[in-house]
Amino acid sequence: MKSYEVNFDGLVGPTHNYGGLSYGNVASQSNSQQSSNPKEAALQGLAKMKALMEMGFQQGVLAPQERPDVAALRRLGFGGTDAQVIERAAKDAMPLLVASCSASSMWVANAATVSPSADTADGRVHFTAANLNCKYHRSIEHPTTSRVLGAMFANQQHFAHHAALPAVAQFGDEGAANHTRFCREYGEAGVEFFVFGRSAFDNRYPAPQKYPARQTLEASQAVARLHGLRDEGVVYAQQNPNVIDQGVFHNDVIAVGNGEVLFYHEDAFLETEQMLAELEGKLAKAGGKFQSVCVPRSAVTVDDAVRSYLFNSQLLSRPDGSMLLIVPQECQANERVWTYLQGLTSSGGLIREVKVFDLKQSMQNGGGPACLRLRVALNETELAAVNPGVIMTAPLYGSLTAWVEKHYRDRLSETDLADPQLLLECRTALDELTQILKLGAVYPFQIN
Ligand code: SUG
Repeated sequence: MKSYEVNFDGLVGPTHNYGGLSYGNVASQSNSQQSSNPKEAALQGLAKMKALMEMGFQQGVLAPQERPDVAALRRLGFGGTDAQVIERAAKDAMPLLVASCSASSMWVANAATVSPSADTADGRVHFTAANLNCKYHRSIEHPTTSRVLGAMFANQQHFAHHAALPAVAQFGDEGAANHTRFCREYGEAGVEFFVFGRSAFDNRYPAPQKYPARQTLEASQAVARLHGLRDEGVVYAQQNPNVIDQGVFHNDVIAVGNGEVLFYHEDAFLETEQMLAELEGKLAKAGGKFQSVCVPRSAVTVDDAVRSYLFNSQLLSRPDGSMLLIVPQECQANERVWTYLQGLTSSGGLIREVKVFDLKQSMQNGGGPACLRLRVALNETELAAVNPGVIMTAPLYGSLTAWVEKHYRDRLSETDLADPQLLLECRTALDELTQILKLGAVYPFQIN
């Protein structure tokens, strides 16, 4: 049976803004307070989805969330009508209003960890929504994420959904941003690679000194247990704490894997040799031949990686077995990175082509091409069981573009977030979106 990697891209929500909310994420910190352009952000994301679809890749779309999150503000003690909740938060606690307005759910690599059916004990595709509990603005995503994923992958014969892990730092879970899967074919059993930043219960693992390590070993292990993964199908590795301290807040900022290939920076991991040997051995048992492409620090520094998002690229398999990298335009702007990429694609290796995308609106908050997509490996039967409303087609691209043009503002600054009209605009837009994507009622304002 045929199998595919389907990329579900997060549609940027109408409140996309630069809130400076993510300590440890250099772009989020340095662009704080700039005004944003939500319309442009959404159109940039849609253009990437369309381009991949036109290149012949399976492409889907994941809906944004209801923002401002009035219910979250109510839980923090702001009362009255919805408009009053927003006014009171703006007056007394602007940072909380900003957090409740974040469109951060666009970075769907953090929405969940997904294990394909070939890896799991019950032969279903498993999803665990990420608790994202390191940052308040992201910790409020998972209930809606679970409802949206449930509406997209509703067939219980093929899809199993797990609630987010306990919402404490010891089980900090950032979803697929710290998870990669290696396999020979997407439909065959593979090796799931979980990268953690620290251990919550075992102090033998070093931790970063400056910035938080968002993913814990214990969270990764819990996800592997929930998904029913076999020990032979799992490898755990620790992210180098020094690179977290240089702004590598997720492993997908310094490594990306696909098929049998891991593309990574020399400084990405601790105990790299041991990790590579384990990946090679376990993938060999699954019938695959592990290959790694290490980018030396002499060619590209960690700082280059953080600024250019070279590793936050999408590594895609083409029908002839070669691979393609989808990179943000910031890679072209960095001389060392661009020189490296020219050398890589002309060296006769597996990665033959680089395609550049303008994702500046998302990049300015630390979200590159790989952050914007959640990969779900599916066989033909499973793909047929996905809600067809969320699979990208030329007509759907047309409808979504028209929807963005109709509802989105082209400028948003912090003061605009306090405008109760913005809430109404967002709800009107999202109500229409659930009809376009055939999701049913998934948002708090549609349910309560
Ligand atoms: O969690 N930025 C996101 C970026 C997530 C990138 N995802 C992956 N690497 N997979 C984060 O730090 C910034 C929001 C703001 O500051 O307005 C933010 O949430």
